Amino acid sequence: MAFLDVFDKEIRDGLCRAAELVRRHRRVQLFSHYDADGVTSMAIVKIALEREGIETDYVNFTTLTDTQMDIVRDTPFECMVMTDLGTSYLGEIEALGRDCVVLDHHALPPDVPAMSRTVFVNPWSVGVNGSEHSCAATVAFLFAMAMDEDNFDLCQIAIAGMIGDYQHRTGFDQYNRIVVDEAVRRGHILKMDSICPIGRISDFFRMTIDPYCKGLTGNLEAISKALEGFSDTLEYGDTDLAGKIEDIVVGNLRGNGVSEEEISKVLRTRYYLRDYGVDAGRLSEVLDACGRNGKTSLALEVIGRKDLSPGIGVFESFRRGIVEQFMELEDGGVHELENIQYFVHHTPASGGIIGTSVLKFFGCDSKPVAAFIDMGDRITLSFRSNQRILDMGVELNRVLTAIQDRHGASCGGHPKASGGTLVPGTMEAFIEDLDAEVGRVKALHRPA
Ligand SMILES: [Mn+2]
Repeated sequence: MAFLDVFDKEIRDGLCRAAELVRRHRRVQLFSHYDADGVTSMAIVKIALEREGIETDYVNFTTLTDTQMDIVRDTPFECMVMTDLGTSYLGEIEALGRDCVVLDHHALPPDVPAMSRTVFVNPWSVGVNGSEHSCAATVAFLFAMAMDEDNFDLCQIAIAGMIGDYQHRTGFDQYNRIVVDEAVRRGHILKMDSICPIGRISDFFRMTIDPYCKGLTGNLEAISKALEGFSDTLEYGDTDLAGKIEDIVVGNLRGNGVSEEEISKVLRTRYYLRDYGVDAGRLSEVLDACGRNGKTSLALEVIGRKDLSPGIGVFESFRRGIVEQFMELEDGGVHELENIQYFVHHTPASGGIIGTSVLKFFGCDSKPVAAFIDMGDRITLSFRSNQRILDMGVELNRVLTAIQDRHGASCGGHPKASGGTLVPGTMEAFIEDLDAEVGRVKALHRPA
């Protein structure tokens, strides 16, 4: 029985047509997203093609809009494979008149156009939830298997993509689970329950932001005190030491007032990659940092050499910047109002990440967190909440759009994660209004 046999027929057929299509070409252009899932899905396709002597070139985008489509249109290659992108541009891609393969997991448009030169493979089209149970790296891995069953070792790259898209959070299921279970069965991946990845324990505490251990993360003195008498290396299979580290983390989180529900989510299964000698979560973080910092070539070097060293510097400095901001917030940097909490930070693009962790790990999970950053000509805002706050009737995007006009702001997003841009000098009034509006919505929602 072939590995792909257990997958939906429509997906299998698509993958086989995709493999046939690319085999007609000597050179293939790759386009992908710039995060962990984008980089891993692209790397899997790249390796699978190169193993068959097909040359590739690649470009990574932060997003796919008309601007990036112009670049796609200008590529001289007759064949292209798009990973982690493309679902929203199928009509335009088909209109290029080239041989295209789109391997994606983003939500389908209301009408998927008829296509003759584009092969489109997306788990949503067979009812598999692409946000939770199959990321682009999963689809790319299945494509590699359609090319050649000997590509199974690439499952180790795929799992780094799944973790990068947080699809491990609720436990792997459906397509992801089929891939991971088989990878464990064949010995490519070793599973172990542990909060700390296999490797240096002090490295984990220096850099952990999920969970963020207030008073411990990044604090070298506190770390060496907490780890007194321990070996600094967690080996695969040492469940005794893993349990002791778990006790330290859980004790820290309870001491900081973190909810038991949140604590239960930080207890996790670790996946150790045999060929790489590292934890899949750490590989994912390193690739993500390289990709987001425009260093895809380093990410590909990490993957190709099966060694983190080329990318570890980028990851460490990126992460250190975030950890330093958290540490600043520990000393009274988070301001709590009646209905919201807020802080002002200074690294672009990190507000959402920090806001989410503040909500989980700083002891107050009942008030949404607003993160502001002063960019000079404008102020950007990331606004984050959780299910508990949503259950109080507070939808962040609606709250923001309700008050934006009064401040000349421009906001949007989703119920639990939204954001916007403010005019300089309006932050104080905006915060006051935001706090009042969240209070108003909560009062309306409360049963009389
Ligand atoms: Mn993705």
